[in-house]
Amino acid sequence: MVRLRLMALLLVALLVVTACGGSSTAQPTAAPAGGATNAPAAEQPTAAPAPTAAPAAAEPPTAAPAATAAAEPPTAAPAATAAEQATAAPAAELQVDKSKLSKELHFYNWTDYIDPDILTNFEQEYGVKVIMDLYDANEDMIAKVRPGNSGYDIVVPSDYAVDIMAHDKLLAPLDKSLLPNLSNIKKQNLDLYYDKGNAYSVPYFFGISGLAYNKSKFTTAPDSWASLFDPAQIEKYKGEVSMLDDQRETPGAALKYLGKSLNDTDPADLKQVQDILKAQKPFLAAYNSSDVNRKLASGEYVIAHCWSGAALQARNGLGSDFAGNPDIVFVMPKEGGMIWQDNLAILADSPNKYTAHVFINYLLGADVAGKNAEYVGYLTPNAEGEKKLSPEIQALYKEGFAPDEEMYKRLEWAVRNDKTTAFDELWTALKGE
Ligand code: SPD
Repeated sequence: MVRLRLMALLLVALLVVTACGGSSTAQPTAAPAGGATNAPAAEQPTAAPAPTAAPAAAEPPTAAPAATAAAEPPTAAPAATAAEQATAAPAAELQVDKSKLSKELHFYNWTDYIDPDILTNFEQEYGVKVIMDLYDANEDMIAKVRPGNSGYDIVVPSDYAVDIMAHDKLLAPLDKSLLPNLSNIKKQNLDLYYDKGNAYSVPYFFGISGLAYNKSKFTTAPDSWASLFDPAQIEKYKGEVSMLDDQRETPGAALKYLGKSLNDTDPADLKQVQDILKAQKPFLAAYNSSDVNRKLASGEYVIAHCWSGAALQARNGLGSDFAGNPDIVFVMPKEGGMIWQDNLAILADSPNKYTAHVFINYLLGADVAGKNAEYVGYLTPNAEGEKKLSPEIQALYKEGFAPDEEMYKRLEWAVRNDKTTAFDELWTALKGE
């Protein structure tokens, strides 16, 4: 009897060991103490998540954005290097099912941000008319689409604005199988802090924000935000100066002038920013993000807070729209400034999502991206497109219209977090004064 009991006990012990897999190291299925954030990697989608999945925007940046910017290699890389930076083998061509295309596509884009021939060519090739409206600030675009039924299919939010829009469920997850030309985009421009895995957005153009000025009007070349914020310096140019009409850019520039991060929301620092901007206001011709390129080119402005591509347009002209001015120079102030990336994204309520993917893939094509970058003067994240840029544009990049390694160290990305709504309040108060 005793022997029988012993044998039964031994049998049970053997069964228990077998059922546990005989391993004390492999315990992957148990929920760790940290909860959901430590879920096994395999359970986290790498491609576009299902609409109900928590958006990538909820994830915090993996590194401090300023450090990320500084760590990135120069963008105006020589063609050979650019080729190495492409993410994969040449893109397979998208097999477009024309029967699924809509007749029209509604594109809400920044002003002066596409070569108009591209829209004509797309219509000729696919029979889809792209109807484009324009905006000049992320916040204006978000306000327009937030209530829903805006009628737009595609928008072009900057980095932190992608984060806001994904977080607020305004964007549709992308179907990467419809975007084979995504492989033309450089790795360094993908998977950034504001949209991990590019679940909702793909890079369109990127650039930097600094000073554009007319060199014929300055005996000493400006190299500091003091040219715009020190009353003693700006007063000479009263009425011939503009700042970007942008609630992150302009307070961000003032924060840089103070030696702070452009994401700083400390109330005492923001009070100083408010005072600086208030003191600057009487000297400004305008807050201007819409035609600062034209006004610099015509000589109406002598110095302006400006996006690098708008400055390049002022220098080179823009297609048949306006002529350039060879005296326009762009400089990143020694205190540093903003780097940003604008992205193509499809609205959650777009009725034309298939056509929107086809158009985005078209814009990511090497020839189209190269032609577009040559026209708008902003920096293309498209490795294959970059190879097609003219020597003239590449020379301007080297002259300061694009960052080099040294400049990267002074650049910082704007982020969204719970405290950055402070910029809404600051801007509303300043503009209302
Ligand atoms: N004219 C097109 C300008 C696009 C600039 N977008 C950049 C916004 C960064 N804050």
